[in-house]
Amino acid sequence: MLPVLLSFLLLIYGAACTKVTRLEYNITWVNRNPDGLHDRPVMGINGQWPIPALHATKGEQVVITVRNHLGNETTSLHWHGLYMNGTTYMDGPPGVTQCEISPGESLIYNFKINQPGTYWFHSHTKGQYPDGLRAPLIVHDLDNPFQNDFDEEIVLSFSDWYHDLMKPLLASFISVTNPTGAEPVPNSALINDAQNVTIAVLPGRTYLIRMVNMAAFAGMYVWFQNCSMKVVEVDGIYTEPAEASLLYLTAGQRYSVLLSVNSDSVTNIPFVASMDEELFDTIPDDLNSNVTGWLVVDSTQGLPPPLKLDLFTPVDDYSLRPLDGLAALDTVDRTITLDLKMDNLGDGANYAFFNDMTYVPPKVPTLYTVMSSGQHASDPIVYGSHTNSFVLNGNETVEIVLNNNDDGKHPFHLHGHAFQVVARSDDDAGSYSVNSAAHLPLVPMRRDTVLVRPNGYAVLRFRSDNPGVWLFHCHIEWHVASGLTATFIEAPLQLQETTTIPPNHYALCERNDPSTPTSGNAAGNVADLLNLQGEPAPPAPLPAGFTPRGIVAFVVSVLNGLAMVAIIAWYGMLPISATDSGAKNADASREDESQPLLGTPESGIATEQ
Ligand SMILES: *[C@@H]1O[C@H](CO)[C@@H](O)[C@H](O)[C@H]1NC(C)=O
Ligand SMILES: *[C@@H]1O[C@H](CO)[C@@H](O)[C@H](O)[C@H]1NC(C)=O
Ligand SMILES: *[C@@H]1O[C@H](CO)[C@@H](O)[C@H](O)[C@H]1NC(C)=O
Ligand SMILES: *[C@@H]1O[C@H](CO)[C@@H](O)[C@H](O)[C@H]1NC(C)=O
Ligand SMILES: *[C@@H]1O[C@H](CO)[C@@H](O)[C@H](O)[C@H]1NC(C)=O
Ligand SMILES: *[C@@H]1O[C@H](CO)[C@@H](O)[C@H](O)[C@H]1NC(C)=O
Ligand SMILES: *[C@@H]1O[C@H](CO)[C@@H](O)[C@H](O)[C@H]1NC(C)=O
Ligand SMILES: [Cu+2]
Repeated sequence: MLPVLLSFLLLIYGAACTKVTRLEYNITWVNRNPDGLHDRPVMGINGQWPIPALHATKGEQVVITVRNHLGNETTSLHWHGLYMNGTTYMDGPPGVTQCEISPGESLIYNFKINQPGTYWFHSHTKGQYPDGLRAPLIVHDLDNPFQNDFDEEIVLSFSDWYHDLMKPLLASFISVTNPTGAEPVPNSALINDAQNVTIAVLPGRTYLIRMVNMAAFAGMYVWFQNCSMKVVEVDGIYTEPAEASLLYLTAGQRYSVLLSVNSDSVTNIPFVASMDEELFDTIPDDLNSNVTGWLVVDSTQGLPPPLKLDLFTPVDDYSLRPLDGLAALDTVDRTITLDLKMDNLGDGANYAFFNDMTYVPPKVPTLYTVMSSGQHASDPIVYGSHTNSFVLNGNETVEIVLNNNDDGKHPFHLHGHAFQVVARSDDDAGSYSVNSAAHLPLVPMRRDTVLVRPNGYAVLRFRSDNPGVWLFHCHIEWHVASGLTATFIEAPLQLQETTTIPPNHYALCERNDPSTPTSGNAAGNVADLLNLQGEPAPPAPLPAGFTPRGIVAFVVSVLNGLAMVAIIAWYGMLPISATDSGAKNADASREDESQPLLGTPESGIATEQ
């Protein structure tokens, strides 16, 4: 009797202490023109865009009913940076921890937030969040160690912005017509999903400024003119205060800084977010990479244009130290080496690879394979040949060695954890070797998204103390689409014992398509878990000797040929009817011809030039 009573009391006590916030997020299309240059449909919530930040307090339970009212796209929400301890099925990525939320469907995200800091939430449906479905997520902390150091908080989001929608942009990005994998270049930069933002401040006051880069692609340099900042948080981890005059935020990263407005300030303070143009293959003449906002001390004064900055030397996040002084995890139980490269596949398009494997989502969400594969859940084979799956035991020290064998910068994000960055090279350092580890920092920086430099490496460590299925991927949304993703399956047998997937999650899959399997291996095979026949797969590899230059030459010659066909078709149609239908005919012949030609690249036209 007593234990029952006690647990009853505990239940009441627990219920009384946990604050529960219930929200409804109806996801809809709305029209907006945030850069003043182009009106376009964007994905809003409850008819609102910019989407308001979600504010919570550490310890709070959040229950959000997400309804997909888009009509023509599936969706999902991921809570970037939250550990989702015990609720891996609420993490968000379709094909990993849930099924897509189809138009007309809904899903309830219900999770407890046990960590303070600056986060964000965004769609994790392929390529979707740059259409606007993203917003800051701020977790306030009653025990904030810097509580007495500021008067007020300000939230700033930064992002790049495209005039076109992601669907058509993705189609042209992953295409034989783009064999080098040049990413679409944004049209503008935004602050708080707008430009020329003004924020009233008072002289003599100190502000905690929380910053989130929600971009699809662009890293952002950020500075407040003639002000110095004190970094106190990166990606949810409090840091020892560190002076900075300039920050660099990759897509997905966050910083909080303390900024004091001089008590004798009379002029308004411009602040700038400047897109990192080194990421872009081409820089259009009309691109303005900068967006400006102002801290307004005196609204009767003008808004001075920002002075130009000649040199970008941001604070090096590798030099930051977590306030808790957590030492480097030093007995590594498991090292996972991921060699990154970009290359073409047999469809002529450019893809991204870890260890020569490009990610393709499995038929069965990986978490559902964990739940339905018994002892086989410890065997990475059941998760498929194209998911870059790694099974981790519980409570291991895991080390990820990421070698970036590509000329571009890539910001890597791990779900479910913050990691220590125990080594990171400059550009062109080549692959990591244990000898490079001589200068392991005693107290390394911890965060959940880290920049890996061109042809360089990063070494990350974390404890596998959070059973779940967690993605590790580049946060450049183009590279997610081209397959730069790995899957960590953490303590799967423990997960089977401790986790119950809410029945409405499985029901969602079935309502989407009754033939969707929700159990078995990556191919949906329940009877023979080691047989992956029918699993989703990428295009076949290119035949040997076929290079991007060869593809360019091939495409050019095909397009030339098609132009001839078009001219002939147009000429042939001319006497009979309007040029209109002639053009249509030419278009149709382009489609008809390109398919068989591309299907047989070994036909000889396509040898290297
Ligand atoms: C912001 O101000 C700049 C400079 O005056 C202007 O070119 C731009 O169009 C403005 N942006 C918006 C969205 O009004
Ligand atoms: C969301 O949509 C549902 C109908 O699907 C409606 O009942 C509800 O009032 C809407 N909520 C908000 C906040 O707009
Ligand atoms: C979906 O609907 C939006 C808003 O009406 C539209 O702009 C967009 O082109 C549609 N997308 C597709 C893939 O049809
Ligand atoms: C203010 O900042 C600009 C640009 O960074 C710099 O050129 C200028 O010297 C600074 N002025 C003062 C008074 O510090
Ligand atoms: C953007 O800002 C940078 C740094 O101040 C400057 O070099 C560049 O010229 C600016 N671009 C435009 C279009 O103003
Ligand atoms: C990891 O350690 C924690 C705390 O000691 C324990 O509760 C948990 O069961 C362990 N996990 C595994 C998979 O052994
Ligand atoms: C998750 O919960 C387990 C058990 O309560 C705990 O040992 C672990 O530290 C937590 N992990 C994270 C990342 O919070
Ligand atoms: Cu990338």
